[in-house]
Amino acid sequence: MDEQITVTRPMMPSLEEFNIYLQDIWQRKWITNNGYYHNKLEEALAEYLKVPYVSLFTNGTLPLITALHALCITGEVITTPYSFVATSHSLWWNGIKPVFVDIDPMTGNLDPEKIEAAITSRTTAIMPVHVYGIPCDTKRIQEIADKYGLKVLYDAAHAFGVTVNGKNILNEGDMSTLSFHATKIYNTIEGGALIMHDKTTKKRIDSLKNFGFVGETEVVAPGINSKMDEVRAAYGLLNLKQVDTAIEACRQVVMRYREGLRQVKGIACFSDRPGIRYNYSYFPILIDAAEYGMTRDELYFKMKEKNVLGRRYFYPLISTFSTYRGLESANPENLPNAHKMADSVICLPVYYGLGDKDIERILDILV
Ligand code: T4K
Repeated sequence: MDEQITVTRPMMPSLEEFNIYLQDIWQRKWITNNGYYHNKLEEALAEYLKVPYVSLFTNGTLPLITALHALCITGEVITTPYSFVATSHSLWWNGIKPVFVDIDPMTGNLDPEKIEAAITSRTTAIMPVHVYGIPCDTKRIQEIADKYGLKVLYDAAHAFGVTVNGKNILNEGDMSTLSFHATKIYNTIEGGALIMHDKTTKKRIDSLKNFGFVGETEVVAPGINSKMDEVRAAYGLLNLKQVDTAIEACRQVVMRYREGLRQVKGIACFSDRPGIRYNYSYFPILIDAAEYGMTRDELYFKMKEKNVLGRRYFYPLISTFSTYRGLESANPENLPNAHKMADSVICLPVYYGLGDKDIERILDILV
């Protein structure tokens, strides 16, 4: 049996360099709660991402939960069913009702033209996802939000380093969140961040991720504990040095896939739009069973038999899970594009270090 190829593999810093940081942390004995490496990483990320303020978190789910709370979002929120389940779960944890709106089949993202019809007197926000790091139509979404006085919180878990006409998309909306999970293009093992535009919000978020403390004795809100520790922050600082190399490596993998699949009937890929810098951390392909001669699931299991573990991100749709399927907006008739994509997608392996031979092996299964 050939060696297993997984959908992704984490980029890790050199153990030698990491050891030097670890020795320093051991000496400092300050291992969490706004430590030296935590603060250094917040600054380094703000500079790298060209965003005003970054607040680090322990994962990519808690910044969603915290941002919804900080933005005083209540009632109903318009969101996409085509995402990882953490997107809707963050609403559930705040007692907010998700209202699912269908996606644009060209991008996989919330279709702005379908948002207005879903707005009610209880709607307070829109929560889109830049799925696979493909930018949402942020301009149109903001126009709708402004017209109805809604907040916009972007789940940008997949969109590390993505820019549109030179501007980082994390600058859009009221806030954006990132995930630094091991499976992401930039990882801190587990980790995440909230991106905000002003200092007052940054202070508020920093307090909320530390139980609501301001100073030693005052608690101003029912905060949570979601502080990134020093070990992961140090690991993150080292990984930041190589993230551009990783993005370029993934870009090359994606280019080889696109070239190899160009002539294959029944397999469609997303293409790059001008002016956008992608991070190429996912490579979803869409299978048209009639044309390809095999269903998505048949292909998925054929790959698995050959020890190539693609993933069906994002199948099943969030709206089909038991927590959400009873909602009116979860009716499949409301979400035809999302269902079609969820039923036809496979994400092929993409990571820094995926070799040419691996890519050939994967293409041989597909073509
Ligand atoms: N919003 C969106 C849009 C998201 O996609 C996510 C997370 C979030 C919010 C929440 O962010 P976090 O709270 O997770 O930071 C993974 C990740 O756990 C999850 O972070 C991610 N999205 C989601 C799309 O995928 P799984 O269950 O598919 O991962 P798993 O463990 O099966 O790993 C996939 C493959 O990666 C493995 O087959 C091998 C490789 N791998 C994985 C790990 C964990 C490694 O090589 N090493 C590792 O340490 O969920």
